Amino acid sequence: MAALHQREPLPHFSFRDHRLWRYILLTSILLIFLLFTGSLSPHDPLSAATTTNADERPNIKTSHSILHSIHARAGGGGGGWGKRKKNDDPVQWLKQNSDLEPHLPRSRTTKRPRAALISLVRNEELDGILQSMRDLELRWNGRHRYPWIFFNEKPFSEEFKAATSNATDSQTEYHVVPRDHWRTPSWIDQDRYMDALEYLGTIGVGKGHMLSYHSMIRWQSLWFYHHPALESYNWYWRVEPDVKFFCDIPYDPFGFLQQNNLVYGFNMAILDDARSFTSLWSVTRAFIENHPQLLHPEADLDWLLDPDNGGEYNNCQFFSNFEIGSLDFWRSKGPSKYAEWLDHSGGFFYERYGDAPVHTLALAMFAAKRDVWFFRDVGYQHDIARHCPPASARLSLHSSSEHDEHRARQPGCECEPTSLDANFYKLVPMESPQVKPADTCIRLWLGGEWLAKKEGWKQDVERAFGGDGYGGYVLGGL
Ligand SMILES: Nc1nc2c(ncn2[C@@H]2O[C@H](COP(=O)(O)OP(=O)(O)O)[C@@H](O)[C@H]2O)c(=O)[nH]1
Ligand SMILES: [Mg+2]
Repeated sequence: MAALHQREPLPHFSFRDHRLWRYILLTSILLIFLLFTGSLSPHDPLSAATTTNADERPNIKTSHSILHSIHARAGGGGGGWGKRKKNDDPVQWLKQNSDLEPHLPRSRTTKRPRAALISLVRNEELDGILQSMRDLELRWNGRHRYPWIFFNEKPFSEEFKAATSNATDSQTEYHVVPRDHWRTPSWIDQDRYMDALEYLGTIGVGKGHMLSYHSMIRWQSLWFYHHPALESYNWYWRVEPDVKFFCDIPYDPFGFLQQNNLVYGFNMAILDDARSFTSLWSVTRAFIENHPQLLHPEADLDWLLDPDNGGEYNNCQFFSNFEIGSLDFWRSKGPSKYAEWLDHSGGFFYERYGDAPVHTLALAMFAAKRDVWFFRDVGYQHDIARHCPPASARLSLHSSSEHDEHRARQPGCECEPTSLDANFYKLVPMESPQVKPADTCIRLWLGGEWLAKKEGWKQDVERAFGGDGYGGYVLGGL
């Protein structure tokens, strides 16, 4: 003891001195914080913009930059579902075809896409669908007058018909879903189905306990495109009650998809609650094994399969309550055979195979990635999921003279921009134990530079400090 006592009066820091530990701790926290926020990274996007050659610089400021990079990633060339010519450029199309002038059909024979706004909706949801119609008519359809086609498993009330037809200058149609498309198919074991409803309700899978919800997802996955009312149409835009459209849309998305040979457009790619479709991937894998010849030559499932989770489906989905797409695509052999296969597995009933993951997997199997378009410029909200384009993704109108410049109204947007990664796991409840992929769904879909991380950034370190683990991207996307 005496010897120890003699060694103790040492300079300022001894190993027992808690001031030393405090100093080490604070320094480490500061270092980790700097690494974690990217402040030490030489690849910080802002510093890169001042030091790199203009051609190599991430194009984060230019108007349409997000749209451009999507297109660059998707590539040109033929071989897609629609055969795009090498020099076709959808972004160029948008620039050349954007205005806020009326594009009303001059006659029934006017050459424009055979397209309709479609909505499966209940009589009780009248106020909600009127809200959606008001927004879409104001922001877009008032200038284009595409018809509205409503579907319901029950006849629409006179009140519903009167109010919705008053809400638009376009033609409206009201159709009943055929009974066979709505009722539970004969091969479903009713007891097992009832047990499943109870189970899904108990674990809190959204709306999984509702009989009608299961008929609805099956219809949206398998039947809507076979409805006779859509037989003469090639394109649809799905609209749900109570959704919001925040921005003027200065072009015709139907014409855009058709003329650029695209098959589908979305504006949110986000995670779904994996507990609602536990067998979806194994049933899908079995379909692929049994029908390899039906897959598109450039089918690309990579962005949907998680290498860190045994190559399982990562539960990313195009949030399909907003979708604009080709009816011919869904009616083609691959997608319709796949939907029938899923139907016979019973997953629309014993589980809750949503039309969103089903459509997403189908697009990855039966279309090339470049056939799908990210409508980053469309401001939209469904429940808690909200998508609002940043200035860099909003379209502006170009005019040839200064005079026009003053006259032309620029498209407006009434929302606060949301980041690219907003909404990513909003649908996943806290109690869901599912493994989240290492990158956000939209970035997995975009790929390339959108996945690049700041140097030194580590996901687990970010999480250890209370972050969600998705804050390390070089390109912010705002
Ligand atoms: N006619 C009819 N429409 C339904 C029924 N259930 C859902 N829908 C419609 O199907 C769409 C999706 O339903 P919703 O409840 O919004 O599901 P969520 O978006 O997954 O929460 C909406 O357009 C609903 O109006 C139903 O039983 N009958
Ligand atoms: Mg909804």
